[in-house]
Amino acid sequence: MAANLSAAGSIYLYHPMNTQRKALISGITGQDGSYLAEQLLARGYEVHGMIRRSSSFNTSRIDHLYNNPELLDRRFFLHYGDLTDSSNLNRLLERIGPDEIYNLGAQSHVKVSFDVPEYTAEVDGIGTLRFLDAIKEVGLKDHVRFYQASTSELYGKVQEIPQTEKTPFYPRSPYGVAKLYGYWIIVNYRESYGIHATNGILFNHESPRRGETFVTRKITRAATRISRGLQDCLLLGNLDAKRDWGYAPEYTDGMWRILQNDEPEDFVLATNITTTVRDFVSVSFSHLGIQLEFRGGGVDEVGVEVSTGRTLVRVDPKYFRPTEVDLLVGDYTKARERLGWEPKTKWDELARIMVDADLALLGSEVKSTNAAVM
Ligand code: NAP
Ligand code: F7E
Repeated sequence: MAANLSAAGSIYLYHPMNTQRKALISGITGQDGSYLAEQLLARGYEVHGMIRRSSSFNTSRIDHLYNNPELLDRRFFLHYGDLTDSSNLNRLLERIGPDEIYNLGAQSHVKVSFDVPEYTAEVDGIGTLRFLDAIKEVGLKDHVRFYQASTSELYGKVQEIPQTEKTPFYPRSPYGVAKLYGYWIIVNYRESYGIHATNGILFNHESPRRGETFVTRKITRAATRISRGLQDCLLLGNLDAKRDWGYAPEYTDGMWRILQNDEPEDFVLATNITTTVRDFVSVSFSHLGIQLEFRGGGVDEVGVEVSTGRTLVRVDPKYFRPTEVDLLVGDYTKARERLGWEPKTKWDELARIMVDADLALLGSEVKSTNAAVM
């Protein structure tokens, strides 16, 4: 293996005597990347993360690892990189010689993908191909295991309820279509070149580290701010959308289990429970002692505080998507039977965990609207 690697002089050079497993994570600064990095470090891995150059700080979710002198540049390494840059991917693979690659990097916001469709395809679709080709190029194809962050958005306009590994895909956004390319290029490189490459088809998973423009975090953040008088109202789009929401750290554990399976196969990770955005709103406010009643319908629907008559939730059509995914609910039977993976946290407990975390963050916040939140 070492003969295939040419990064002479690099401190990351792969050596056959080195038995510590090495993982490379793209998207390490994201929600999932940060949990996965912690879990792999706890399992004794040497962890390498790809980060993007940014004009503002983008490492808040991994600063606790970066600032740990026991880890930094000993078992935890960060490298500049980008999924749009093939030469960079080749170089990283040559230098690191990873045993496992987790491709979590993506333009991951579905609504934003309608505004930047070409970029989304470049990163989420062709970016996956670039990674797979780099594996071939540097001679790692018989050694490395590759995890692809596939998504329930592939099911889109669902053809079956619940959705399994065998349900046909019908994506409904440029994001979903880009990920469809990623899904199939994984299957193709697995079948063509024998690469241990797998798709985790993960349904929505959330946490206190969820980006603030995704609906669950937008809700828990607004509910806590409203409860403390820092915000007047929460503006949302489609309240009827139904999602299968699980707890992110349990899903990153599932990613690792998928790669430990000797046969490269694709797996659904989900909770098998589906809930409306409206119900997630109600439970989040209720945890703060605010009981809401929803009145009216369509764009005129409002969420009213029962005890005061105040309108705390409104619909704003600017959050609607050109095409919507109405209902997702996943069947994780294969993951349970083959990987021993099961979700533990139900969506209402997840909402309470997120509300409690957002309450704890409130100290330094000042009053504002949520106008810029997608
Ligand atoms: P996230 O919080 O949005 O994180 C995305 C990560 O990708 C960030 O680290 C981001 O870097 C990085 N990234 C963006 N563009 C990149 C590029 N051009 N090159 C390299 N890295 C880039 O997403 P997440 O929720 O953790 O999701 C992780 C992965 O799972 C994504 O691929 C997502 O599409 C997929 N997924 C997520 C869910 C879910 O419910 N969370 C479900 C199914 C699949 P910056 O920090 O610099 O922006
Ligand atoms: O929307 C509705 C919205 O943006 C969920 C990504 O991680 O999971 C995520 O994609 C639902 C949609 O997540 C607002 O229309 C209503 O029906 O939180 P979201 P998503 O689109 O499901 C999948 C599995 C991924 O792979 C993606 O990477 O909520 N909704 N009102 C709203 N959504 C947002 N963002 N903002 C609203 O105001």
